[in-house]
Amino acid sequence: MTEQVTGAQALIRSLEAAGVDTVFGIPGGAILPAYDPMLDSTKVRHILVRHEQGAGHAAEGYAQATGRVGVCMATSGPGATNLVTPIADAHMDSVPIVAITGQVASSSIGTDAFQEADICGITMPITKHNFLVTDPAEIAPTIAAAFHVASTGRPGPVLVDISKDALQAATEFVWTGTAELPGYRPVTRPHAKQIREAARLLSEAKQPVLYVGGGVLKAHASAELRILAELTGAPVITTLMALGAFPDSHPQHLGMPGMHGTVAAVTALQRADLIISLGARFDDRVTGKLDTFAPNATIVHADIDPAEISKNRVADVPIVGDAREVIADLVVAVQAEHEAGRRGDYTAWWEQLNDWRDRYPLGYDLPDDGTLSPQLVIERLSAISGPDTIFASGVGQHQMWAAHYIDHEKPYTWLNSGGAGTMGYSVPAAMGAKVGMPETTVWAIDGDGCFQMTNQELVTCALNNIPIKVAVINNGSLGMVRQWQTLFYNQRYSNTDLHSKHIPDFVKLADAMGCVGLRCDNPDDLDATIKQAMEINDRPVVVDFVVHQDAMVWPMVAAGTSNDEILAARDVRPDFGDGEE
Ligand SMILES: Cc1ncc(C[n+]2csc(CCOP(=O)(O)OP(=O)(O)O)c2C)c(N)n1
Repeated sequence: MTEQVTGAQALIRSLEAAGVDTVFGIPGGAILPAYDPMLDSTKVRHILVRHEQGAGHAAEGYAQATGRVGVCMATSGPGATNLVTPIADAHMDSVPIVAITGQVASSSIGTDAFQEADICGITMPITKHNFLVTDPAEIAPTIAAAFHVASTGRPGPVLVDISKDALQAATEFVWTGTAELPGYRPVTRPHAKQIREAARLLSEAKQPVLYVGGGVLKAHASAELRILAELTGAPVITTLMALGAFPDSHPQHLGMPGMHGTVAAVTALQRADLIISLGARFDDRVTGKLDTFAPNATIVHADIDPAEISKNRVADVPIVGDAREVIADLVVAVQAEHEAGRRGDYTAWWEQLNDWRDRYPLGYDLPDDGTLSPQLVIERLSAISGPDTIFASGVGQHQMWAAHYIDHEKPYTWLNSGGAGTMGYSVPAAMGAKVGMPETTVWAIDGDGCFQMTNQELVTCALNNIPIKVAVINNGSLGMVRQWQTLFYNQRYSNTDLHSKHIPDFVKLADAMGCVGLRCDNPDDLDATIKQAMEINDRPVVVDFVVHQDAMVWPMVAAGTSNDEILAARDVRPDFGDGEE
């Protein structure tokens, strides 16, 4: 089908043809031609955000909650550069988004024209791929390619920068829906020999661990993972990016590894003789001091991105492939091992693991002055709002408490900024998630610091009928940084006091933005306040939970140290029974 259109019309038709139902963005001079036909589209809903960073994180939240590609749009220059943080965030966490930016007219590119920025140059290292389009005939095929690249293989952000003259010029609209990309053929089928080797190692291992990363969620492999886990009987740990991929309540789940992981998960990796890494990347927050990480483990590393394999830790058995296919093939190979009479015996390992779990469970002390405990707030939010609720977290202590004290039972209900640790992610990400999953309760769990970075998107939510709920865990400070100052800088609190228990007044701020504002500072009112917030569904609601300032995140492995140095709580080095404590 061909049709005479402008480049701008071709862009909107292409988005429609790619199945896009929502675009988050802000117009401006260079992208303005695209906003005209946007008005006529009955398929694409444009949500006018208040800051382009919000558009980018909303596209991420939409993508992480739905599994579909999220889309954001901005004008040239500062509009485009405001997208840089969410694009970098999406790159770190492998989130499929397409960012569309207007560029100055092609004849002006390179002249320092008004609102010119080389956004392709700027985002080169933080996109999976980017395109500069100056020919209107290239708009439709480029959009098709962008969605293909963003959503296949290891997902990630793709930027399409379109010059204003290309948007204005006449062209023929041709949509083939396919992308001709020589050289881009992600390998999804794992190598059978490597899979057999991994299965053999599982039979021989005495102390194996299934180390599960966000790639398992990206590959929609949670069901397969559960089959593999139950077939092998091996313990499972899920990284911050993988929470929900395996139910927290499952008896084989040891929790989260890493700097603030559980003692059992961190120590299981340290003492493992076999680590099967599935869609994880041996991130420094997981490994701690790399050369002391899991010293006795044979490493099977499965990832769709060959560049991840042996990047940080050399893999003994590298497997390139889609996590779902890898796990499904592993199930068959392990079954064959069992049928041949070879089956790993992990009884002694489980005795050890259960002992660590029993002696060092996650836990916290309630403040002795009767003030509200942040951990308790999060625990109650999870219990009252239920396992289908989507939680989008900010970055800081509240993020780690949310990782610990929300019951993560289902995939795609936990959204956060893992790799980049971007403060300001949660409110716009929650907005995007709610747009993609309108029937689902969506809570943003935010710190008072993070909230002050992007809360203006609550105006967007109020005006566009996007009734998210926001829990501000208000400890009056940049809590995570303050925790490090407490532990490593002699309690010299340089520039971490936000005074946000006084200014701003979050209840009034919520009200001013068209939301309902509530406050809770007393444990006795906690459940009633959460229930009140749960009943408000016609507007966004913000709850200012005023919590104790000195609560800390435990366990902790101090940055740069070995995971063997994990502290279960302040000054509590676990007794591993090896005489090292
Ligand atoms: C954009 C950005 N700036 C700075 C940081 C460094 N940082 C990490 S956590 C944190 C404090 C977050 O404070 P708050 O939102 O109040 O959360 P809390 O730790 O108190 O729960 C800061 C400043 C960051 N991660 N992101």
